[in-house]
Amino acid sequence: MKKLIKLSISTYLILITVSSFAQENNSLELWYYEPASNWMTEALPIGNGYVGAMFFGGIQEEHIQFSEGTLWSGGPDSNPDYNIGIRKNAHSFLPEVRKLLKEGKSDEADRITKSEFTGIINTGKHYNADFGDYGAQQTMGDIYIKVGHSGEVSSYKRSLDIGKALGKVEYSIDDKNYRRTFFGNYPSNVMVYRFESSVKTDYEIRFKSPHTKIVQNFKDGVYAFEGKVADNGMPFETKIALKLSDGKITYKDGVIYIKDAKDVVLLSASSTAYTLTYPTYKGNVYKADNEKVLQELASKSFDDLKREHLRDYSNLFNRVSLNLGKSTQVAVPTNERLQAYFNGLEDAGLESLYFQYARYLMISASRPNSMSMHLQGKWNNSTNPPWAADYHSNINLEMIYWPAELTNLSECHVPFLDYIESLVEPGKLTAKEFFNTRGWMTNTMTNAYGYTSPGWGIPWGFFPGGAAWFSQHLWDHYDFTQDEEFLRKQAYPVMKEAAWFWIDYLTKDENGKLVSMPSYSPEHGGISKGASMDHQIAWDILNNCIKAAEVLEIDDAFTTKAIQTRDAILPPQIGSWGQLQEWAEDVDDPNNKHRHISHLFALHPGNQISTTHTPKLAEAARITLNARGDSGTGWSRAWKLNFWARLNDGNRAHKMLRNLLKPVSSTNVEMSTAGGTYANLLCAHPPFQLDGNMGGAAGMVEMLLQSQSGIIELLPALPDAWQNGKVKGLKARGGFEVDILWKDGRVTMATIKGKPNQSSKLKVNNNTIAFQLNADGVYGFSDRN
Ligand code: FUC
Repeated sequence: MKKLIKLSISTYLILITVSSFAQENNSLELWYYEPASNWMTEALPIGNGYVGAMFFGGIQEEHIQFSEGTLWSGGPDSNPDYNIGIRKNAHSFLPEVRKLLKEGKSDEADRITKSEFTGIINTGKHYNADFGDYGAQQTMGDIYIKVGHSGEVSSYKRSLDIGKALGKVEYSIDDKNYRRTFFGNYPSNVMVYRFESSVKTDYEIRFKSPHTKIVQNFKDGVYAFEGKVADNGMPFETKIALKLSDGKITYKDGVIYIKDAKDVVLLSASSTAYTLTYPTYKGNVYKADNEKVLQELASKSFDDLKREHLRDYSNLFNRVSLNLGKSTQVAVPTNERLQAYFNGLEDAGLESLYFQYARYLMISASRPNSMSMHLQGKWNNSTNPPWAADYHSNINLEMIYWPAELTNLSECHVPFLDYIESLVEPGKLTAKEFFNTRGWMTNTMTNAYGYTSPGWGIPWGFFPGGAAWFSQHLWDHYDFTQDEEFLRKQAYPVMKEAAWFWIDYLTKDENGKLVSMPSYSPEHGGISKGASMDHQIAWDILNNCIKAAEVLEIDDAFTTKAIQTRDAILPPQIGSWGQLQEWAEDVDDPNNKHRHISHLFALHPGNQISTTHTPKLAEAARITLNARGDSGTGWSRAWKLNFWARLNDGNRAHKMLRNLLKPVSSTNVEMSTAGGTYANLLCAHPPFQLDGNMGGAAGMVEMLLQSQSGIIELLPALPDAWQNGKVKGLKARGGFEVDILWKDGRVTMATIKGKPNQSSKLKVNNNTIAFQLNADGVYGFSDRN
């Protein structure tokens, strides 16, 4: 009894202290002295979940480019023969390929695989993008707003406040002041752009779209553009409603003229005919959607919309705060700040800004009922973007969603989880035709139309692990939220079908171990009798299915088979130079620096390898990582950050964070070592890919909190640079929410919240202790030494 009282008093104190530090935040602003001149590297991203927009902040003319996640070229309406890439009966060649591999005739096996197992796309000039009927995510268009003023500009500032999700442009001309405020409002599904001035000002507004125009008009203060994507005819509509407190509007030939206005608000609503349903992927009543949005907006003022937005945004964003130490650099524009940091200046504030930016980007681009984020989140200014701005399964899309659960944004995970579910039906056909297995699969590249076949080139396109890796996210969503209904209804059925594929695809090697054959390690090396990543992913999905079945109290033929299969898979192998083998064959080159380190999946995001349970394998992973080096494309650097955190090497992880924040300006596709960060803090592969931003933030969490072992570990990879700090609101598996306060590298206080009386284990300051939450669902730790 005595102890309990003591605990609850200290819990109370901890709650007060930990929550008061939560409020103090380093500045959460990106800002610049100049307008953006480049979309990819300088323009600033805003979004309302559905729409991603970039603003430039030009003085004479504002430019706002935007894209809606469902607008895609390609698919069934671009080609009547489109069939999710399927090559009928490809599996009839499988026995021969396997036989050749067993006989050591890998060149011949490779040749047949390359000719018989490639997916099919149809390309040609009439398609919008290089990827033909596979399609590509599409920009919707650009709004240009000319401002009628002249003179010398002073006090210019272009900024993005990620604490409030507000973009701003401010400047003066003589004694006249101008201010623009931009934001995406999710509850009302609208983008809001306001132009204010201290004197009456004229504007000229025009919308430009690269797509075919169906109708363009202006009625009752609302501009409408109905268009369609040329190759598949996918219709869409974008409307811009104008709200003026003063001034006069006229319209002529696609241009809106505003005269003498001090306050102009543009409300932009967009929708397409796309639906996420196989096989037609269409039928959304896009015009009715917009009509409804605009009707509801009629009674709302700018202030109402801003209030609604702030309430919605802060509900998600404010769940987590991070303070890694003071920053002296808040008064330096972000581009210069990034450069100074790269030159060696310590700037913990920039690091926490980068972390929160990932959360900002996720809240802005991924909300329930919106399309899943793609390689560029929701920001795409092209009809032919790099890699189609699609859904890559061999690292990119998973990485893009890594921070969702860790940083307390479970709701933002939902669009991806729904997308995964939508792939099951087409993915089953693909598994049957290519490999004659049960279950579903998807390969390296996946689009908005169920393309689940191998890519149209091998080796890069051959990656049967996509479905199982995607499905890890379904299990994680349950594991972090403890939403059993989600597990039963949505997650488990999809996970189980992903597991069936592997149960059927794996074959026995000469020692009776199950291997993936034929296989290719993602985008690296030749044909193999067992790519390690496949084995680790198969292990992961089977293991997660087994855990899920325990939760759901299912014990049937499938679970028995899952256990047998998991335990017979060839485990990770250590090779001749102490490395973790990328393939069943011990052929790794110690001088190889390839960006994909797929065979470390078991270390992260898997949990088959750990420093505590499998120290020898962890050491082999360390040897491999050292050999691969600390450079790479943007996402490759971010993944290495996560790996080092899992190896409990905080300083090396921190070095990778610094490497990820290397200033980059190149926008060309570069595949080796050119990765880093643009002036707008978006990740440079190059070109821009959102994965590095998200992987970087996830890795920062892995440095502060890990829970994949079933134990909540506080500060598992703390670098020297972060000896004092505070974090509030991170999530741990088991549905826990964790606050940590630390000093001189030791946890001084921590609070864990969850379900009343829930218990688990905590690793803190080198001790592992069992704990139980009290009746209010709270446990407080304080370091008494
Ligand atoms: C994979 C990677 C590339 C790039 C592309 C989008 O193919 O190997 O580096 O990130 O995805």
